[in-house]
Amino acid sequence: MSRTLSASTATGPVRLGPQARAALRPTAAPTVTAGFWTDRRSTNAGVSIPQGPELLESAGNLHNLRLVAGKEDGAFEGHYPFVDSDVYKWLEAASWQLAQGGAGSGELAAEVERIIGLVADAQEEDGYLNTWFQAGKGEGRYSDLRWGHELYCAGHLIQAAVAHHRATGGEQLLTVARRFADHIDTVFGPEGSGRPIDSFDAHPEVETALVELYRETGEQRYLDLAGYFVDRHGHGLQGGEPYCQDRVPLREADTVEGHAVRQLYLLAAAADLATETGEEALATASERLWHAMATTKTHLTGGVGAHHDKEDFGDPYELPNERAYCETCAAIASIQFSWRLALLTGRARYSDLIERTLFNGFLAGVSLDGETWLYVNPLQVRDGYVDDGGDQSSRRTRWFRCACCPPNVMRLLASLEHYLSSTDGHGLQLHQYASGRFTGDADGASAVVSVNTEYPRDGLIRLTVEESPEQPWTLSLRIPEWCDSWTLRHADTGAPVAGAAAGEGWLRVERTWAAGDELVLELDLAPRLVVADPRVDAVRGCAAIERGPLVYCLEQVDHPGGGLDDVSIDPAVPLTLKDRPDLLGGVVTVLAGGHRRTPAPTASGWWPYRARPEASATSTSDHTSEHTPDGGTAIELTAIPYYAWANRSSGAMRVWLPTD
Ligand code: FUB
Ligand code: ZN
Repeated sequence: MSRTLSASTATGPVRLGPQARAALRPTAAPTVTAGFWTDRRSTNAGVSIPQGPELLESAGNLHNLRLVAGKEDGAFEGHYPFVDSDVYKWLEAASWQLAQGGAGSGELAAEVERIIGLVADAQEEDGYLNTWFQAGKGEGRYSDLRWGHELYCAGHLIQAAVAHHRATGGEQLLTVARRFADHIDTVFGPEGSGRPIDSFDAHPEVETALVELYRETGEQRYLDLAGYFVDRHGHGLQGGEPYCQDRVPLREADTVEGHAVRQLYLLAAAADLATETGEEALATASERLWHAMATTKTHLTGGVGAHHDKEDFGDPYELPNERAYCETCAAIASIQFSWRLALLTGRARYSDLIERTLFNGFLAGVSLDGETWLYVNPLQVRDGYVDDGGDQSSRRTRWFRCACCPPNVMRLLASLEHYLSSTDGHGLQLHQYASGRFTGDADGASAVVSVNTEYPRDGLIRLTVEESPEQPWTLSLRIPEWCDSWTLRHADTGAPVAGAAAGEGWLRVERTWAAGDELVLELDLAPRLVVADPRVDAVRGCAAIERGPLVYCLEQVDHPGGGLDDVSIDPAVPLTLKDRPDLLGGVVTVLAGGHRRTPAPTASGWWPYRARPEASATSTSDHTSEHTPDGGTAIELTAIPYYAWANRSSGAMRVWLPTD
């Protein structure tokens, strides 16, 4: 049930305002100290983020800022009107990183200050800031709200400024962002308001950012402006196009549609607004649309956006493999939307999807060394794949012409601890399992729990109460949707914890805790085969391997002697595990039985289609032949976690495997 919680002071992307009606709120100062995510975050902090300024320099983003500030000559560089957003996303990532402190933060802080200076210098007197239009590209300010991305860029600027302010207390970027927000507030507004433009940016982003600016500053105007923009979608102001999130008003929509990132940033804002205003209709619509997405338009990896064309969601159950788009930014947007719904409703399912997306569709977007990226995240790369070298290639790239994804990954990894825990005012909820220290609010006192775990390498999660008030409070542990078997025991005696109540994805233990209490949650990580709803035609007759939250895939390099197009899996052969500390930064591989099929001959020998053999079969023996493997060689399949693919030689990859 929603209720008013005291305003949060979390140093993360989402804080709740004083009037927010939410089941949960982010915890203050969670930390992640060791384990899986620490390794990935160290690479983000030590490699990816430090490379940002150099990459932004060579791509021309920083030049553009100097150009419009009159500090450098030349022409605008870059292909898109939203190149400024790459700078802002990097600033946001670097700010969250500064909040962690640690080695190198002095140099990083200096780089951040330098780049904030460039941004401030580029701003117009009236607060406007977009180097594309300032440099004379396009037809002028707000002339192209369908594609101009001015408010999209403003949104990323605002989010960076809020991050910088929360992380460092620094005011300079926040001042720049507020000046731009104030300018926007004078230009956009409902008919009759006296403001010249009654419309919205067809790429949402400013909406959720404005809600956060309201939360940071307490200025009601920003919340109202966010609400205005959300409400103007769906009335034909942008041609009624799904691409522009304009076909139908959000409150009336029954599925997610159009450009996936645009849709999900808009929905993140809707969930934010529902949280701040308490509006039931918006909350209901947000949950309804999330449900439509999760049940019919989400790949096994948590990736969304089936179409390369228009980066679009596609139809229900239209979830292709080799042509899956699954933009890394869309995975991030899905996580952002889900987290806001998790806070609003307290339902575990939103964090289930966050977990799946984090470990798979999101994490595959960055290489293990933090240097190269995937923009699209297909579930299959075929034998003979030809790389066109473009942004939507299935090979990792150092940077993109449209570089939206890399700094988006950086900012999520740098703020990841924010998405792991929450408080409901009567304890602590652990949504994701990572080693660290998490603090809940127990009726005004601190309830602190440390977590030690190698998850998802193994399923043991050790929980130690570090601080506890004398009165009872509730520790809530999410039991993932994929987990059929788990135990919760006292660490010292091994006895099951009495009074643990499981339901709706949460395992809740309410009791009087004492510092030093230790529990062990064990999630069964036995590998499993999964199949899809039969309506997902692309994978009918196939199975995929999962272990815990990890989706697995085959890579060509582990299967010499042929490609992967002819490989199938034998579900009768039990899956086994092999720990490979030497491989891909240390992974547990899953071994399976399979076949490399010999393609069935066709009458002509050249045409790849033939009459379905059993169509003319009449005898029982003919019928059973349908179920026997179609020859070929028995082989052992080695599956690796999907997040680690494309880190060795190029070659085929597949998640879904035909069953014999
Ligand atoms: O339009 C800005 C960004 O570029 C979008 O969010 C991505 O999908 C890519 O199209
Ligand atoms: Zn992107």
